[in-house]
Amino acid sequence: MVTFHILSIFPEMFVGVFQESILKRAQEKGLIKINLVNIRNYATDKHRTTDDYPYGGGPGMIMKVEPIFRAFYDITAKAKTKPHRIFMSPQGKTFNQKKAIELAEKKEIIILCGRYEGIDERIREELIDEEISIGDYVLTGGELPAMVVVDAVSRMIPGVLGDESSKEDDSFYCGLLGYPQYTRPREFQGKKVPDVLLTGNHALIERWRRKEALRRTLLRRPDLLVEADLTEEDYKLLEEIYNEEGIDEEKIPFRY
Ligand code: 4HQ
Repeated sequence: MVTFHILSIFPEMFVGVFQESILKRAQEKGLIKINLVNIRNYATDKHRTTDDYPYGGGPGMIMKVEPIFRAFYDITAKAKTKPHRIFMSPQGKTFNQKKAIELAEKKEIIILCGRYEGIDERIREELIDEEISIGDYVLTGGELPAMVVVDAVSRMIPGVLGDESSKEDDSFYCGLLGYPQYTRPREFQGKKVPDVLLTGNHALIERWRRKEALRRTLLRRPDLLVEADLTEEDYKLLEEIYNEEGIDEEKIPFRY
């Protein structure tokens, strides 16, 4: 069970996203809890201000420190364990599957979503354990990134995915991209499903899938092969792929 406390000035943005499909089911089963916290509720002035002008001048607005401090204090006081505190920001380390698996072990996670030009630096210094980015592009707020993190973390919690869907076959699970998949019909507009998948020979099918996962990764994301844990059999499969694709092994610019 992981509890996500999400701090935002637009908590309504999350409602639809978390009310469908697997995340909805995960909440019903008590495997995750999502606590949407409106930062504005912790502003005390009569206009319930959450932003202000930057000291030193310049464009845009900055999220004020006091409402966010009060919100964190309130959540932390009610929490059974010390929450892990994340700020969504392009200045953070890029999110990946390893981080999703790591966060799925936490009991409580606070995710702070920023808006405007940024946050008062004292929020970073005093309240944040780690900054996470979802990629090198600029968004209008941390809400979409927070949804991405909650989704990826939740599906790594045991019981969230059905027994049928296996995490082992995910892209990135073993550091490789996924293999090609097919369903009925056997032939569509002259394009046939590979014969091997119809043989019922599971050893042969497993070998084919592993090889095609290696091929995809080599052709599309060769950088991933450097980190993937490959077996002797994998190197043999890669050998076959080099020959089939006409790749000169000597010219491969990395070691794995
Ligand atoms: N932000 N990954 C929030 C991002 C971002 C990202 C820009 C964060 C705007 C206010 N967050 N500020 N990329 O683009 O996490």
